Amino acid sequence: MENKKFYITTPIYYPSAEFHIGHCYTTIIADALARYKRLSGYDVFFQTGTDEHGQKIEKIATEKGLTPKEYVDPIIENAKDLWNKLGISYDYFIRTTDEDHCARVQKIFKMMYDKGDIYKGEYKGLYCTPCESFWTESQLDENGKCPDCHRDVHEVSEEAYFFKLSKYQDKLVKFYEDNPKFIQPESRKNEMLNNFIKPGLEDLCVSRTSFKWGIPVTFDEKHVIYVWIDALSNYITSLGYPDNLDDKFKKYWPADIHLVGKEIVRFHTIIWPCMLMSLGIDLPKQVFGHGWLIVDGGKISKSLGNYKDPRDYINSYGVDAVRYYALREVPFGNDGNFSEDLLIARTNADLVNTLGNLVNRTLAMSKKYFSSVVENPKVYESIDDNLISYAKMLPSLVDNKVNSLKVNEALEDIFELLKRSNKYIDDTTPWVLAKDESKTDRLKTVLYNLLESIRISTILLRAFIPGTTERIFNMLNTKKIEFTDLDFGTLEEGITLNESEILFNRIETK
Ligand code: ME8
Repeated sequence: MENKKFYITTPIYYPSAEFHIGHCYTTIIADALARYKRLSGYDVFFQTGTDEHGQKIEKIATEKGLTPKEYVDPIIENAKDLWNKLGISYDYFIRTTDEDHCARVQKIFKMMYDKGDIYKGEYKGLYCTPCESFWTESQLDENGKCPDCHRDVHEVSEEAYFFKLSKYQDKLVKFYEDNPKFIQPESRKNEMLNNFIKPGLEDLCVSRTSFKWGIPVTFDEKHVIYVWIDALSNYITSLGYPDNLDDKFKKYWPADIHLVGKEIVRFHTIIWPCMLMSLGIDLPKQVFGHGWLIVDGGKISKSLGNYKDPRDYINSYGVDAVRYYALREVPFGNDGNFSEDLLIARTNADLVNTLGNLVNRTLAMSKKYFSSVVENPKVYESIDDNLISYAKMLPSLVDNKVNSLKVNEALEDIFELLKRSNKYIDDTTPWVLAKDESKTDRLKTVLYNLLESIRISTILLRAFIPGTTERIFNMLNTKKIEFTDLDFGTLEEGITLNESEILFNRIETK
């Protein structure tokens, strides 16, 4: 039987500047998946955090006359506040400056060294400081610049430790073959194989002597551990590895999903698996590389400064409008546009017109015709079939979509039920039924069917827009709010609905 645990991670973000909507995008998706799995009965461990070492942060801090720690601390406080405002339900927030993380990374480094997988050599390479990435000549862009950010790279030569990636090349290819779902979406796997693995894996430089802001190599103190070994290890040091293997590590490792942006799939599907093979522990089940949020055709970037504080959007439109937008707008895996206009259009079309309207119309009719008391005399007509059969099918539809990380499609499916419900009101014309006393039971049934569609959609929306769903449940005054209550017809008869309140206000545009 499948172990009912679920370990999901976001990347640990660089606190080199304040977080932007791109970081929110990954984190909101991870949160939605974590919540969904919790609601499905899994024991979930959801981790996020910050990646604090490296030359870039050292440089920015020095320029500001601060120590790196003094520089990052307020940014991290701010990030936690942002996650709090976005309703991010992380179980653990790791900082790579945490003492236990540092000590564990040192042990990991030593274990790999003792095994002969890390050796001392001479590093000559092309380095991109903003990206903290080394590149070979052949990887540079057509102008001889960094293939990620297209800025200058410079040549570096120094004594350094190397990790024998090359030793694991064949094992890695075999692992990909044996685990076809390891890299998602599929296209990213081919990119890894063709661009990086087939040309031959080069050993990886894993220490630096040219800067100080990092975890020292215990047996050679002038070296600090180069960021990717430090950063990737976060996924296991937080679980106690290698100090304590019997508790969280045993329970949650291997990770079920590392959710990452497409630009760091390479690190998660090449370096990370090879490190784990060197340590002799299981590999994660899946790395999902999602696309970017794009502004005016370009990447949102701290360095370019083309973004607002995400809290501005939350303050203007509400947290669930932001969450919904992030989850709904971008076809998962692809790039998607981010703009305030699109956010507004999405909110008005789906949350105001479809969801808010349906809830308010239904509750208003129930109040007007039956003093908000819920009854189901089961006077069905064939027009009900289209609504009820879809509502019955919806939970498994959504489950399949969420489990294949097609969150935007899952939301589309849920909103299809809400749209059908709005249409059902227009087709059954409750205001006409209300005029005919012999149709009272039919009218009660129509309203019951609508309330059930609302309740079922709301249960399924819990992971995505949790605050709103809580408000709807309060209005419905129902206790049937769990995934185990998804059967159509579960809503308690005899309950009295609460006063309806406006869920979302229409956002006026110029
Ligand atoms: O890469 N659209 O940190 P980072 C979508 N510390 N997602 C975006 C985005 C955008 N425009 N911009 C950023 C690092 N992201 C390393 C990771 S993990 C062991 C170490 C998200 O601060 C996306 O998830 O540059 C991307 O992978 C991540 O932020 C990069 O964050």
